[in-house]
Amino acid sequence: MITLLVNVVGLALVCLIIWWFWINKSHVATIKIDNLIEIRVKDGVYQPSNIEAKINHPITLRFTRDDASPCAETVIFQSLNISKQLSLHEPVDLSLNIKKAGEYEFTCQMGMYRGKLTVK
Ligand SMILES: [Cu+2]
Repeated sequence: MITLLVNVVGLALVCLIIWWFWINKSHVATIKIDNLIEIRVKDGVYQPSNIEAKINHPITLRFTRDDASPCAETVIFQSLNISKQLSLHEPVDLSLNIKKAGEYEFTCQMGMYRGKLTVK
């Protein structure tokens, strides 16, 4: 009986964690940008992490890294073949003009920090 209870509680916890980290995150507000957006890199997240921009439109993502962990040092847009070094507490601009609609993920080297640029 105790075993069953432990299993049920454990399963509920696993579901909660999955919901919190994966499903819940997809509901993070999307910020629409016209030209410039400041993105803070801190405490394991990009903030904001859900960004929407227009197709064929020049935009600048200004990353400021306030996280000393070496993992936060590089931001990578894998599908665009872009990687950018972020020095501590110094804004780094990344200018883009994306010609193809889609979702472009950006991450740190190990994929722990995650963000998404949606182009439509
Ligand atoms: Cu990382």
